[in-house]
Formats: sequence, structure tokens, C-alpha cells
Amino acid sequence: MAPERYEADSDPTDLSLKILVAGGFGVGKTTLVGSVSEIRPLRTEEQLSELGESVDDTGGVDRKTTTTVAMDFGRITIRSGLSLYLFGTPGQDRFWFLWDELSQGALGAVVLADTRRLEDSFPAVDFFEHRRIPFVVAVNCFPGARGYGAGDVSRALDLDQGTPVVLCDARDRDSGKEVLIRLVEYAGRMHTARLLDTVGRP
Ligand SMILES: Nc1nc2c(ncn2[C@@H]2O[C@H](COP(=O)(O)OP(=O)(O)OP(=O)(O)O)[C@@H](O)[C@H]2O)c(=O)[nH]1
Ligand SMILES: [Mg+2]
Repeated sequence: MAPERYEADSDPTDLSLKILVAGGFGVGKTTLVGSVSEIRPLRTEEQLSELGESVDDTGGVDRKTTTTVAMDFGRITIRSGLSLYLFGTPGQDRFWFLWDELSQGALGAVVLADTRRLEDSFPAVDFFEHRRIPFVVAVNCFPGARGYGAGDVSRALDLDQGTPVVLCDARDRDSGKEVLIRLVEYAGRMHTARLLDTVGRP
């Protein structure tokens, strides 16, 4: 499916693209959208209740008291004339039904990963691979996490060759912006290659 283009307020030639920020429970999706967004981010956080303890897997997630129950939304201008609309997914399994709706028209996705719980990233990787939505894996470097390199993560997640893996700190604006730039470059190349395959190369 072709990525959606949003009409910008000021200049009709401005380009706005939709990006998903996805990944398992508590990997830092809401944190990333909040740290890079230049508008006050929309959040849908609810308290993790005692009632939810039986279904919410909080193992390995430190001091986490809230969880996203619908989506995060933010916006960042990458450079003059190019803005990204960021949609953060909920991380818990019980909200997976929302992912299909959220991914409609996305140029690509960031799959955030935590090396302490790398296996939690498999469902997100599968989701985007099956839908052929270009994605980059961004390893959120929590303190105390084992120092995996990009190559280790790529092998552990059995990523297709060429899928970028970047290390980041989701709390840091510049770091988050770097991840988004890598994604836009990569997704742009992937969509262009597919378009050329469809219409035939000259
Ligand atoms: N130390 C450290 N803590 C982080 C980092 N990113 C997020 N956190 C913390 O980790 C917790 C999880 O962050 P969230 O941004 O809510 O995670 P999420 O992926 O949106 O979680 P769900 O929506 O519940 O799936 C919060 O307590 C953050 O303050 C990071 O890079 N380093
Ligand atoms: Mg969240």
C-alpha cells in the first residue's frame, strides 16, 4: 500500500509522512515519541492496576506504573518541508488488534527493542515483515542491559539482510531523531525499489 501524504498547513509542497513507533511492552515507545515531538504529544496512558498484574508482563521493566492503551501521537520536522507524524503503538498483547489500524498508510516503522528482553521484539518484527512495511530496529540502551552490538541483535532477531539496526537512547531527542532519519532514508529506498520493480526498470 502506498504511504499516505498529509497536506501541510503552510506550503502545499511540504511533505508529511506517517511513521509507526512499535515494539514490545515497556521498551520506551511513549518515551521516544515524547522526546522527539515538537508538539505536546498525545498520550493514552492508564495505570498498571493490580487487577492487570496477571495479564501484564512487567518482568524486566523497572518502575513502570503506566501503559499505553490506544496510541501515542507526535510530530517532528526533520528538515524544512519534511515532517513526520509519529504514531506510537500500545505494547501489550491484549491491544494488538489496534496495530493493523495504526499501520494503515505508514511509510515505515521503528521497532524499539530492549536487549534484556529481545524475544519480546519478535512479534513486532514478524508483523512488519509480513506486511512488507519497511522498518529499522532501534535498540533502546537501558542501563544494565547487556552490551549487544548491532550485528548481534540482527542475528538474534533473524532480520533480513539490510534491515538497519541502530543503538539509541529513547529519552534523548537527537538520538531519537537519528533513528527516524535512518528509517526515512531506508524506507524511501525500499519503496523506490519496489516501485521500480512494479513499473519495470528502464
Ligand atoms: N533508563 C532508561 N529508562 C527508559 C528509557 N526509555 C524509557 N525508559 C523508562 O522505561 C519505562 C518504559 O517507558 P515507556 O515509554 O512507557 O514504554 P512503552 O514502550 O511506551 O510501554 P507500553 O506502552 O506500556 O508498551 C518508563 O519508566 C521510562 O521512563 C531509556 O532509554 N533508559
Ligand atoms: Mg507506551
